[in-house]
Order: sequence, then C-alpha cells, then structure tokens
Amino acid sequence: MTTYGNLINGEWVVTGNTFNDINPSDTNDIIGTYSTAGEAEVKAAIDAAREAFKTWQFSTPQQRFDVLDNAGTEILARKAELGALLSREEGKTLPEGIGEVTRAGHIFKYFAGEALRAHGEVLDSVRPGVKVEITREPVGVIGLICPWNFPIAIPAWKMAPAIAFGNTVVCKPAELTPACAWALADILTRAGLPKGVLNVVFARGSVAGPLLIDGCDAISFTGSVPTGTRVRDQAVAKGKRIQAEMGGKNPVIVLDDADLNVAVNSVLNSAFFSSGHRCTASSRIIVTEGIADTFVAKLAEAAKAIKVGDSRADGVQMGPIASQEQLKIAQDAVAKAKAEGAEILSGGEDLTFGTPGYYYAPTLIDKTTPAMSINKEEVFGPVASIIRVKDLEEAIKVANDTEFGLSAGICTTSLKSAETFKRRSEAGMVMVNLPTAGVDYHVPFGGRKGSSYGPREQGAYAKEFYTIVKTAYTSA
Ligand code: UN1
Repeated sequence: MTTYGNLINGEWVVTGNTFNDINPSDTNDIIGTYSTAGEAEVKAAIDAAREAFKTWQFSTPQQRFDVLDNAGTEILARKAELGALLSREEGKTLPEGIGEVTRAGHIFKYFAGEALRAHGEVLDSVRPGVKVEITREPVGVIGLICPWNFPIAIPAWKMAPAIAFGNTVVCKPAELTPACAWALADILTRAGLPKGVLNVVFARGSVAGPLLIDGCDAISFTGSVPTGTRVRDQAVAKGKRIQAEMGGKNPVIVLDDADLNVAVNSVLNSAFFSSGHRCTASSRIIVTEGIADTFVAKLAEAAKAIKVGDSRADGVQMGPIASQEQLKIAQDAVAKAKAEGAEILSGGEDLTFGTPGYYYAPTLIDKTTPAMSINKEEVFGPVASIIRVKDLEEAIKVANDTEFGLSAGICTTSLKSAETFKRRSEAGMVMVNLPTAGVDYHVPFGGRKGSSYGPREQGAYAKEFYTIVKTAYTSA
C-alpha cells in the first residue's frame, strides 16, 4: 500500500512513522496511509521555505499568476473526484464536498488576479523635490496551521494569498484530513511552483506548532479556541505576525415579523448542515415571543426530517460527525443541557446505519437560558438551542452576551430592525435573512472578541497579513 509523503523542498519525504486517514461514515474504510513528519522534517521544511524565499520574493506577478491560475484550473476540473475524497474523509455530504472544492478552485483564481493587482501609492512629499512611494513586499516564510472542517478551502485561502504576494509556505494540515491537503500539494507541484515555495508536513500539532512559531516570520491559524490562544500568545511573545481564526457561538435572531420559511431554512442550514462543523454555524437561536411557538415547532419538524447517513449516499443531507472525539463533545454537551433543565425537542441521540460511523441526530434544544453552558461553550456539532426573548432590544443584548464574535444573523422583514442589528451586533460578519455560515470567497472573513485575532483573511483584505508595507522617499 502507498504511503503518502510530506512535501519538503519539492520532494515527497517518507519517514518511519505513519497514520491512517479514516472515513467517519464507515470507520472500516481506510482512505490512505500518511507519513508522519517529526521535528527533523518540520525543520527541513522551514529551511527549504527560507531558501526558496531568497528568489521567490523577486518572482514576477506573471509567474505567480500562472501558478495560481493553473492550480485553480486543475482543482475545478477535478471537483467531482476531489469533492468525493473530501466527503469521504471529512464527512460532509457529496454536494457540500464538491461545493467546497469549487470554492477552493475559485480562491486560487481570485488570488491569481490579486498577484497582478498588488499596486502601491505615490505621493508628493511635504518637502520640495521629494517623492514618496508606498509599496507592499512579501513577509517571508509563512506557517499555516489548518483545521479539519474545511480540509481544502482553508488551506487554499491561506496558501493562495501567501504565494500570490511572494511569500513561501510551510503548511501543517489537520491530522484528521490529510488526503485533501496532499491532493492540493500534489496539484501545486504540477502548477509550476519552484521547489521549496510550498512545503506540507503531516506533523502533530505539538511538534509542528512551536517549530513553526520559532522558524517562520508569520503564522496563520484556524482551529479551536484553546489551541489558537496558545499559538497566538507564543507567536506574540516572539514578536511574530499572527492571524488566528478560532471559535464561535453564533447567534441568530428570529423576530415576530420574520418570513417563517426564510427563518426556518436559514437556521436549519447554519445549525445542521456540514454536521455543524463550521465556526460560522448558528448555535444560539434567539426568538421573540410572538413567533416562538410556531417557529420552534416548524424548525423541530424540519430538523427531524433531515436525512442523515453515509456522506456520499444519494439524497443524504447531513453526514456523520467527523471523529469520535467530536461526537463525544456533542453527546456531553447535550447531556449537560438536559441536566441543567433544558428540553430536547429533536435528536439528542446517536444514529446507526449499515456501517460503523459517528452518526448523531440533528439536535434542537428548547427552554434554555443565556447562562446555561449550552449557550456558552462551542459544540462544533449539529446542536442548537432556543432562547426565548421579549423583543429586539433583549435579543440584541443576548446575541452580544458572549465571549465570541464571529458571525451573527437576524431574520426579519423590517428594514429598521435589520439596520439596528447590523450596527449593534458585536460580530465580524452579520447576515440578514441568510444563514450565518456559508460565506463568499472574495470579501473579508473574520470576527471580533474571542473569535479572531489579527487582520482579516480572504478577498482584497488578505494582503494586510501577507504583505508588509515599505515607504520609500526619493529626491531625484
Ligand atoms: C463558511 O461558513 O463558509 O472554520 C466558512 C470555519 C471557518 C470557515 C467557515 N473558518 O468553519
């Protein structure tokens, strides 16, 4: 059986240690065996990226455009195959997997264009005869620490801008989802990238994290709050540039004047699709009294009707939970909510199908208060709770009463209420009559408070992290 290697300085490097990539829909299905990178390989990857930076930083925008455009073309051409691989290893449904691969392809195309659009500014100095130029230069070697829940889109939206602006990369994919990262690395080796510009190491976080923070010039992290906070603090202590995208406890407000179908569909999508494995998922559903009973009954009925099953099977709307560990977090959170007096309206139980997998029912919990742990701690699974409130004022207060601030939604037909919420929400992204999850790839992504740290990712704003500004004065 093939052992997939680590990409270091343009070579596939295999070590003595391996780990298996397992299908969460059927744990008997081993997708592939991957070579574990140790300290020596992570260091070699950083050295290779450092060496490659010497020339790559002076590459032409055309060179960088071509590489990213080629990668985007291959990803889009192979979206059905790569989408199936993603669905098999992460557990999101096949349409969701193909959708994510398509997004990754579009991200590469977008940043191909950004390589050409890296313009600066020219100003007259306040002194006579002096010209001032403001330009952006690459930062250096960027360490990317990626999560398992978007195993191709997140590496794509970190790698593509890093490369577009002339940086070199060491990427550490999540241990749960190596196959998509390996496929992406393989595609980039064929896209015309010089050796050492992109390195991918399948190392444990505890091994790679400190080495990357030490050896790279900047770190882009997406993952859990505890790990992200640790990485952030260590990076800041060493004076490194750091961007961290962490958790959410995203609220969605449903007002009395909401369109019932719009509200049910938005909440259903953002709470349960992709098995709730999105940092942008809605987990606190804040409903005003006049619509509460009707809305909650309809939502519970819709949650019960979601077809759960093998992620790649026809018509399945929600796949399994991605891992045993993640399943236990959902089970424990629901048990704790029950113990604190909440009422389970739908789900709250494991499901079984023909294959051993981590299946859990979409779970809706009623009669919760903002103080309960279910409304404080991120579950990162298909679990959402209902909080009933009096009016918009109380709804906004409850929505903002959290240590997180990634995404927040409101369902209303009142322009005034929508505008009030957009302005007063303490989240980085605000959605009106739309799911809190499922964002565009060409606009900034990020949150406030405990959810995010550092500059935004994606779109034109990505350059704030991946470039460093130079101010040049010339007297001719
Ligand atoms: C989305 O909702 O489309 O890890 C993207 C996450 C986020 C990405 C969400 N960084 O879930």
